[in-house]
Amino acid sequence: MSRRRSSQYSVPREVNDVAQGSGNFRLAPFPEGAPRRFPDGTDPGGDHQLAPLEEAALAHHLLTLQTCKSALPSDTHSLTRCFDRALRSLYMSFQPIVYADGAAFAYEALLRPNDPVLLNPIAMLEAAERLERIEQLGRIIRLRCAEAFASASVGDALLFVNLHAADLSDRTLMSQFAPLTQIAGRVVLEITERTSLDHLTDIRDRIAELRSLGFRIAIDDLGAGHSRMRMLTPVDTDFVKLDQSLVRGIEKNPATQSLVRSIVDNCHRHGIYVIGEGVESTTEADVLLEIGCDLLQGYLYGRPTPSLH
Ligand code: G
Ligand code: MN
Repeated sequence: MSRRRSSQYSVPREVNDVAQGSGNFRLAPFPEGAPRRFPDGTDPGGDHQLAPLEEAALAHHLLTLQTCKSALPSDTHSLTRCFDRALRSLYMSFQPIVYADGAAFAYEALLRPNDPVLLNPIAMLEAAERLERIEQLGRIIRLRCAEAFASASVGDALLFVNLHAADLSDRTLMSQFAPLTQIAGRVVLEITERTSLDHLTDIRDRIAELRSLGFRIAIDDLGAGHSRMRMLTPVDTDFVKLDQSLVRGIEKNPATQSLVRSIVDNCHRHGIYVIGEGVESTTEADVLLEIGCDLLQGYLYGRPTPSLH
């Protein structure tokens, strides 16, 4: 991976499948240390094992993804009680995003409810949406992230924080006094491609405001909805995260390889770093790196763990 600086890049206007970003990228150089290839099958070092409770919770999370909708209490009173309880017990897990050699470039903060009814992040977010309390949840998540990062010794590593579309309408996100804003220069805000941002007509202004506070931006889950691929990024973006569906078994799928290659080429032309998400095997990692993917994330390199290290 070559080290790229923002000033080298401007957005060619003729590219119409990448939205008309300003091209004013403000990527800091990556932390020192030339990336080395991740040695096949070897552990990149560090404690990447899950605590037993966390592992069980994650397995449960995956199992219940399909059914969580029907598992939520239907009456508002019960749902409110569950949500209040879940808010008090939720915690954040952190998963490394690594260079080709397995060294941590950043950590993604992942919401982990610890509640007998709201079992997984999807259920928690759905409850928050139904109760119109997404903003409250987002504020707690961002506070927890800021607290965890303040007490962690992670060197130059950055922190990736997921945003819900509704968070972009929350003025506290933009507040210069908000806890996360205090470390904005170390934070990348992830905006998912899964949900529509169409209703946010002033999203570019919001993003510009976040950038002016020092945050960097990532488009999450790119490729989750292929129909929207032509809008590769509707906002100024520093990172693009390939959806797991593009990564899973990529070595067996030439069509996905060429799609990912064109995404990577496009992103690199615009100074955008590409992160492969959900990497579980060394073969997936090898193909992604050969294609030019800059950074990797997935169980192969580390499961989410409650401690940030
Ligand atoms: O939408 P987003 O990309 O933020 O979601 C990340 C989710 O993917 C987390 O819940 C995390 O636990 C999960 N995840 C991370 N790495 C892997 C992986 O290698 N395989 C699978 N199946 N899931 C993963
Ligand atoms: Mn994410």
